[in-house]
Amino acid sequence: MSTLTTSSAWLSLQDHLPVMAKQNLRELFTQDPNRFKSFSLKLNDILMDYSKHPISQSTINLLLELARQQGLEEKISEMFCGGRVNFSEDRAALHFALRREDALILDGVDIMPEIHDVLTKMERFTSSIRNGERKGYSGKAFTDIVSIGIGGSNLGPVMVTEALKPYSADHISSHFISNIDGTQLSTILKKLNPETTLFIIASKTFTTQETMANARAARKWFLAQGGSEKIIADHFVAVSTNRMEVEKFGINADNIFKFWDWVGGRYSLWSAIGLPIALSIGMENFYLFLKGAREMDQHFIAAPMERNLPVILGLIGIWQINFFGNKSHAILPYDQSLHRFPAYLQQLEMESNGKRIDRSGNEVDYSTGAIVWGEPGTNGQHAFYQLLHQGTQITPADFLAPCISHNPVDNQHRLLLANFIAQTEAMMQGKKKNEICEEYEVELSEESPIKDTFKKTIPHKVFPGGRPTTSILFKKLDPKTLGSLIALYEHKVFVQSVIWNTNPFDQWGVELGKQLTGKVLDELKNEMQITSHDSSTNGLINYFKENR
Ligand code: G6Q
Repeated sequence: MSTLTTSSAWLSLQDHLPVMAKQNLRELFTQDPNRFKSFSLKLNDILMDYSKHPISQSTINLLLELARQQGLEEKISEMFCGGRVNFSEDRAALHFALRREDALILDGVDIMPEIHDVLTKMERFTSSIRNGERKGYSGKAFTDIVSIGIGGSNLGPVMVTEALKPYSADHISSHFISNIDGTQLSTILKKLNPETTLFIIASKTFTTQETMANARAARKWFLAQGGSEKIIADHFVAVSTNRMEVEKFGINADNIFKFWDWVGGRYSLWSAIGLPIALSIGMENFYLFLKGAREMDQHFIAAPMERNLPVILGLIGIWQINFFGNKSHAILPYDQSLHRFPAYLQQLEMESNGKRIDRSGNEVDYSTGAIVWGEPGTNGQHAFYQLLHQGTQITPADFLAPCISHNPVDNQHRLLLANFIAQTEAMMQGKKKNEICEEYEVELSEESPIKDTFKKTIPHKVFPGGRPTTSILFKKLDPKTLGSLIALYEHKVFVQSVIWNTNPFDQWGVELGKQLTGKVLDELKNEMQITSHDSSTNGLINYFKENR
């Protein structure tokens, strides 16, 4: 048994579980008219309502006790002071420094001037592209930015560029290529004019197989369309920590935007990895985006734990995953601009907290990260909400929506929010048999010709209710608010990792597949029958070879 699951705070929560498990969420609201007030928090324009979870004040107190026992406050300070919190790679995790203003000393050196230098370089570059001062080889202004990168070097920039479309420049289009499948690259490039296309190769390591293959293919396309090696310098820029590899690729030193080892891929959108975002929304908006995140950092550091949004969001997740055993978590943004937000959070949460070894190197005996997935509302309502309402497993969900739309078509935003609110209410309240009978009094009356058939449908019409949701409402999806929301989830992930005693900043789990790909790739180069693997793997390789 681990120290966590035998600890007094954990055991107290376990004792408390049956008390809450038998409580009906609907009744908790009836008993306490102030429940919303007691279990909701605000930071600036962001409201977080977690009252629709099976919690009481005792639950929160016990969860806070668990956080204290696991040293959460000390761990937060350690991270913000530059401690080596990425312990399996013996590194600090300083993504917050990318949006910080005051000095931060790492190994005796203030790292902030370097960060601000890169921001200044981004600012100059961004404005020269956006105002047309910097031109392509034929003297025309750039109209299209193609960013090539994958994972952490792609998901954040895509998500934010999409989310902040209302702030984007009309004369510049953003495109993203991540997949090794040539379909994405071909589809995008065939629409573009090389004279007005700028490529950003975004890769921390500059060795990632997919990114390098796509970058080489883009360079080949550029040269085949009339570009020359000499003018690659005008059309290709790189964001990387690996200057040597970038220069080998043929990118000019002036066109390299650096970042640092202490930023993990999935935490890197605040660095020059965010260059596509800055090119789309302009540097002023990018600074507001950083400001929003900074405000969440300051709140995370300073607010008391019981009023601290990331702390509470993280602890509610712990309650659901470890005590109620709910291991799937839905992210449901009621804002079409946030359509890539679930995918972004999927990486942030699953790569960070998909761990099974604790800081002492022992295998854990409790669940860690949930499976995170989702789609924007209202689309999901017509697809998978059936399972959320009436399925056998309970999936806690985060609902997110702005109060003001950037695209207020007739009364559609009101309609959207009515759906958001109604869904969370329906999940909590459910619908009982007697309520159905009352609603369908006529159909069920003695005189009704359909009475018997109707009766049979009643069990199918019952909604059990008690399905937990967190609602996050904010005023408007602007750069600052989006910055705060992303930082909220970054810190939520950190809170949970502290409870679980795991490292949220490494990702060793992606290595084995990469290694085996190299071996399989060699075997795919000829037509020989393969027998060196298990029968399934051999069978798949040989089938592919026979049919390619
Ligand atoms: C993120 C991961 C991973 C990484 C990609 C791309 O935290 O480390 O998603 O971002 O594998 O890596 P490069 O930026 O090095 O190409």
